[in-house]
Amino acid sequence: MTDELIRHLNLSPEVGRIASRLSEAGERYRLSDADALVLMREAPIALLGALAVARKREVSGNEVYYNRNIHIEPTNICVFKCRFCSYRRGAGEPDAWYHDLDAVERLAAERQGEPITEVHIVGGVHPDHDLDYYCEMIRRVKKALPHVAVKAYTAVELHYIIGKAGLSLEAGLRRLREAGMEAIPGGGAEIFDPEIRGRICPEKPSAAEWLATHEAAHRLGLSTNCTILYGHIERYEHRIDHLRQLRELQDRTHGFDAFIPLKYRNMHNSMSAIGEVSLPEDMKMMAISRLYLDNIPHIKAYWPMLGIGATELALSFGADDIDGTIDDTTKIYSMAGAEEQRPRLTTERMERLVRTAGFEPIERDTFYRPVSRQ
Ligand code: V47
Ligand code: SF4
Repeated sequence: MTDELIRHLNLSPEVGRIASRLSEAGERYRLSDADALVLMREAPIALLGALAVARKREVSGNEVYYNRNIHIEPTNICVFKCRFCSYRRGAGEPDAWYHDLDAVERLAAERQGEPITEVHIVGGVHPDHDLDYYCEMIRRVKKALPHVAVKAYTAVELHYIIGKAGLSLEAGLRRLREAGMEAIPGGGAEIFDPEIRGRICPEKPSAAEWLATHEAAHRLGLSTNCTILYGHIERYEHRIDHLRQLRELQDRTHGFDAFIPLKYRNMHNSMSAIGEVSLPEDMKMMAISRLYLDNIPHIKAYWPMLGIGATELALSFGADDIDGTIDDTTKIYSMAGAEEQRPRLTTERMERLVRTAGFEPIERDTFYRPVSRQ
């Protein structure tokens, strides 16, 4: 960014200093927590977009990734009661669902012959199942769809089922990997600050337990993602503290592929009285994520949560991934009030969205390798 542009934006001296450091050629400037807080509080959104896209281009050039995937949500019955969750039910409650192993296998088998490359499995933490059950679920999905990568179970589910089996995290993850699990999604991180975490999801594994689960996965060479749930009762300081803990783990392991900022959606849950944050606030979060997490290659704008228009805009704020076709197979966000009530995007529509934003769409697999189709 030129000094002239920085002058036109009429920045405070502090924001001007940080913007100049970030846009200087040569050695990359790592944002401190204090810098990130100043940018969150004071930087004009146009500046954040320009800085974040410049950084995105350094990392992934003109490319923006999408994949062809489906979600399988085996159950919404959950032992936990996170206050922001619109999706969980107790066993026997209206709207509770449970697909047994045969049903999960059928859901996968229905997709035979389709060009999907990933099955994302995530659900409530069901009280009745053991590690063998989760391994068998993965084996059944792989039996039906041998060519897909199974990205399965959040750290919250993993921590619970491996703990119940009395195994170390590494030993439990090894068993799941032997069954065919190749990657771990980023859910369950929410917000790491213990006070805020205690108010929105008091029963969930702690930040240290979430991080330890991902660290163990990284030691085994499994690809994992990470998330934040923002826009509820947390302050900017809590968001930055969360990003810092992810950046520190990534410095040690380099195991995270992607970070996904998840906006709190407020319908039908016990925090519904809290409003949702604005679109500029979402874009600010996207840009700061790209700038602060200088060691995580991909920043994902998850369209079922953001909506399609905001996803296109997010590409001008540093995102380089829009996730997948999904094909109406997730309910987490539709039940929480997201615009996309039946999330489904064709690859043509995804490619158009990326091109409209000025980038080159690339179909990727779970590990960000380009997929070539003849
Ligand atoms: O951990 C639940 C979030 C997450 C609400 O790794 C809510 O590629 C907003 O992590 N408002 C699960 N968010 C989903 C998830 C995910 C999604 C897509 C891709 C990947 C990936 C991971 O959903 C939970 C929680 O943070 N969530 N309820 C809500 N009312
Ligand atoms: Fe259960 Fe996950 Fe909902 Fe929490 S967010 S209640 S762990 S399904």
